[in-house]
Amino acid sequence: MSSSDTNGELRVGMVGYAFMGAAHSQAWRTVNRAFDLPVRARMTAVAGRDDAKVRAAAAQLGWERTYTDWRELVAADDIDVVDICTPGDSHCEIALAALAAGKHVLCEKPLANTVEEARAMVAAAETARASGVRSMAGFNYRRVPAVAYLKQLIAGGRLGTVRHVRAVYLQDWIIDPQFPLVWRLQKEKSGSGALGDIGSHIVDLTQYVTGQSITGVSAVTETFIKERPLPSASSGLSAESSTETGQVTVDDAALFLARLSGGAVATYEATRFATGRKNGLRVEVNGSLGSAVFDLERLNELEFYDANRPGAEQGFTRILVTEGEHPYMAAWWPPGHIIGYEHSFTHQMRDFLEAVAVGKDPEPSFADALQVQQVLDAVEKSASAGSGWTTVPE
Ligand code: SOE
Repeated sequence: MSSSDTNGELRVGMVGYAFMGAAHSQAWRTVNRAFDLPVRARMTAVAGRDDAKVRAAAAQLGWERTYTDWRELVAADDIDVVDICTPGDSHCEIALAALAAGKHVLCEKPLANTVEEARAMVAAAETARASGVRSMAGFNYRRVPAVAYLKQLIAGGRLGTVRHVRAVYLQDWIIDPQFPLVWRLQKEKSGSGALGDIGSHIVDLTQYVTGQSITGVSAVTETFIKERPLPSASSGLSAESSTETGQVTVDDAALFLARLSGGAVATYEATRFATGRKNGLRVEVNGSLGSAVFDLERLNELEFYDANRPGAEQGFTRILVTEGEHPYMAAWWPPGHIIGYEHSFTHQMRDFLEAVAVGKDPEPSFADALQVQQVLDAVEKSASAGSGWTTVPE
């Protein structure tokens, strides 16, 4: 681990500074102001390939210094945590280097582009753990208070035996066939398309809230637009086109049926072609005693149906998840004063910092994220076999 006296600080070095880098920066800036934690995050350095751009990003996002080579950031003596916010093709290499250098690692989802890479990351994390080095994958939606509360309701038996899970993650940012071939549409950079980018979120979220893991799937995937203009410039989800074109090598949409380890059956749909849906993540869980619905577009709410209520009072109740007793909410505003997307990242950093400070393993672990990767892999295998049933390895 980095040798110098950290003075109650964990000095963070972030790699990448686009959309996810900005979201993580906002969370690192805020986390110690909102939460009382045993350790403070210091935004020590950020790395990106373009010197002028990374300097501008550091100034805007609040990082103390910059690198154009992430290897130097990882090697720096005064970095304790490496936060990986790059496209998936570099996750494995950066994580392995950071763990070997004794740095704690937070890595954006999906963990890697392939199961093999994810396995290598799990092995490296296990080795580093023996010397107190921690690692975590960034499935931020677990940290939305309504999602964490849904998990509590299910764990507390309020829904009874879970029978059905119905999960969709719907976006539409590439419906225009002229939208450029950004890295998220290139298999060698992103591993897969809607499946890994947003499907991974609903896989993790549903497994997290139900406490059940996906054991097998039957899937279809589709790439509606097979050729697109190459980008002349791009950042986050926006881009400009050049005159040349290239092949889209990932799925635009992935749909699958699944069985869960506790006996539930589930449906999943992840698409970037749901016209009008910008970031529509919705999960419904039906159990023997009740049901619940979470919708990211109304993230301060949870719909809850309690089958034990008298007949005359049946119906879904809208719970406003803004009370101090709801997960994470005591740190924010008085009841009814809502929070947003960025808070899920602040909560993620809160949980990560606390775990590192007290010497616990933060969750989701790299092993948890490997299991998600295995589900994604099974979906791809099932889809290419013509929707055949495909078992997810344990
Ligand atoms: C783009 O599809 C994206 O930004 C994902 O990469 C994020 O993980 C998701 O939270 C929102 O959509």
